Amino acid sequence: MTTRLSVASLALALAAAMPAMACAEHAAKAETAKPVQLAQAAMPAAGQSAATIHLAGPWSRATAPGAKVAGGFFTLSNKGGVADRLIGGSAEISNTVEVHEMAVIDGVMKMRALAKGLEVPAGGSVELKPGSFHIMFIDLKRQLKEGESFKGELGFEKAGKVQVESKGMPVGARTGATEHKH
Ligand SMILES: [Cu+2]
Repeated sequence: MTTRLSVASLALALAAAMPAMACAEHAAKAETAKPVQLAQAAMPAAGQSAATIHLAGPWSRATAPGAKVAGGFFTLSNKGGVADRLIGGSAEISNTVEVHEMAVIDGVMKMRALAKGLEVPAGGSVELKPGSFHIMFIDLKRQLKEGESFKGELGFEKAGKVQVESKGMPVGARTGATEHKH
C-alpha cells in the first residue's frame, strides 16, 4: 500500500511538472486559461441554453442619406461552458445582416464576411467595435438617424436567437457611450 501510494504520488508529481516545463514560455497564457478549463469541467451542459449568451451596449452609427450599409457594435459574453458562434441575424432596417471582420488583405485594411461566423469562447467575451469585428446591415431600407433605435435579432449556433435593440449614435462615433459635452 505504501509503495503504491508513493508511485502514485510520483506519477502525479511528474504529470504536474511536465506540462510546466514544456510550456514555460507560455506560462502566462496557461495561467489565464486555467479558470476557463475549470468552468468547463464544473458545468458541462450549461452552454446549451440561450441564457448563456449576454449582449451588452448595442449601438450603430447614424447613416448618411442614401447610404446602403451600416455597422452594428456590442460586446458578447458567453457565461456557459461551451463555445458558441454568432452566425447571422436580421434587422428591421436592412434586407441582409452579416457578421464581418476587418483584416489586412494585400496590405490594405478591408472588411469581409466571416463565413463560419464569430466564435464566442466558453467563459469569454468578444467585442464588436469599429475597426474590428462588427455586424454589417446591408441594403438599408431607410436612413438610420442619430438617437433612433431599431430592433434586430442575432442568431447563434447553440444559443439560438437573441433579441437586440440598437441605438443610433452620431456619424463617425467611435463608441456607443454617450458623449458628455460641457
Ligand atoms: Cu462590414
